[in-house]
Amino acid sequence: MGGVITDLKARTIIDSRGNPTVEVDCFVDEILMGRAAVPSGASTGSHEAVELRDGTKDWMGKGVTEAVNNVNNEIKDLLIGLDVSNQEEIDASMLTLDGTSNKGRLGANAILGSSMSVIRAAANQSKKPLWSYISTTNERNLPVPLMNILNGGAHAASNVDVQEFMVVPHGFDSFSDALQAGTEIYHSLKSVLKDEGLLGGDGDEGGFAPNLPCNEDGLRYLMGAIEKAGYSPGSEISIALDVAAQEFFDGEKYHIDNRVIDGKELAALYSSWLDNYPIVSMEDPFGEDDWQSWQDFTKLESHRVQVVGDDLYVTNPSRLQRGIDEGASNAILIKLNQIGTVTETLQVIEMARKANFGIIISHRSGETSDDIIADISVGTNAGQIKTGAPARSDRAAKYNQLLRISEECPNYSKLFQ
Ligand code: 2PG
Ligand code: MG
Repeated sequence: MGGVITDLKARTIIDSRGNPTVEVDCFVDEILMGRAAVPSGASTGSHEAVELRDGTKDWMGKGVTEAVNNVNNEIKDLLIGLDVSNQEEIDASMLTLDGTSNKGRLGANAILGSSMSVIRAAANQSKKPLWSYISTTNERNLPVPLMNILNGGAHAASNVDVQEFMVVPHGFDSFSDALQAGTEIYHSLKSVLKDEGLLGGDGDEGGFAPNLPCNEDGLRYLMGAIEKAGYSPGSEISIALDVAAQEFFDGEKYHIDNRVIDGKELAALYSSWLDNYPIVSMEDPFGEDDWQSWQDFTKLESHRVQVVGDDLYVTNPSRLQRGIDEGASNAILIKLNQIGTVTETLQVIEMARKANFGIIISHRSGETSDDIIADISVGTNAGQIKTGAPARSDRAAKYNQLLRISEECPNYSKLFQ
């Protein structure tokens, strides 16, 4: 059941880091039917679609006035009169209007905000929850959450190089039990760090951000927190890392733990971690264009760990195709704003699925209360979601939406079991 778009209205709002971002309202038959807000990264891959920022003195250069104006003028003029249910056509027409290969003219933030507001409006118009509206399969499982409880890298002011230490509560029968376990571990990590005088500030994704003697200590603290909360490492709870290695890669060498090492030495460090800790997933272990290291590591270790490309693929079909052809990884992180439309995001998910890749639907470090990734993770049956610590409203919004969805979709993904 369609309906005609009668208005599109964008504004500047602030995100979880206090930076401006774009929010878009989509009106169908004069009624507000869909609202969407655009997230923003800190450790962004250089191949991502362009997030348009004003660069003026306002908002320390981060203003999005131009992107907001692009929605309120050019994009609105384009979409008014179109049937809201024609998502693919609407997204394609915005790409044509933009006319660049990286969405640099109108801004990926302007285009994505519009695209997300349209799909929300279409779902509401059809009287279906979003997860069900976008679903192309009857198989629906609640995703295993990768919960980032210890933050480092570009998301924290600490000395820890690895960006994200995550707990993965896979050994449970329901999403709510898994979320509870991950949340209890978050609290036990807090008390362990507090006892040791290490409870500094929080990181951008709501996890703790202690200074540590070395990166491996992050793994030790996670193990301690899992055990202290009364859960079994490996069978119930495993560990995932987002190394975000591009952030400490100088183009030739990696600067980690106060050492300067090459891709092979870094791979050997990871292998030793895999030997000693129940790590099931490792994201961005190498730089975004260090394809050879990716290939070698995937060949060596993908039998025992999920190797995830984030900055490597930036949710881009051509980069993913190269990764599939060259065996650069066996999983992909999906971020809507890296590619910039809902349609292209869903296409990349399908492409990854056909290649038998693991699929993780992801937030950004700068978030809002928009919880679309929860619905997308269930609707596409991705199996995994990454959305930060179980704390702070910007992250909790996604977990809470998954709890609501689980009332209708009780099955929990069997991944990692
Ligand atoms: C990542 C993300 C989200 P950012 O690297 O995976 O955790 O961080 O949004 O800063 O790119
Ligand atoms: Mg990442």
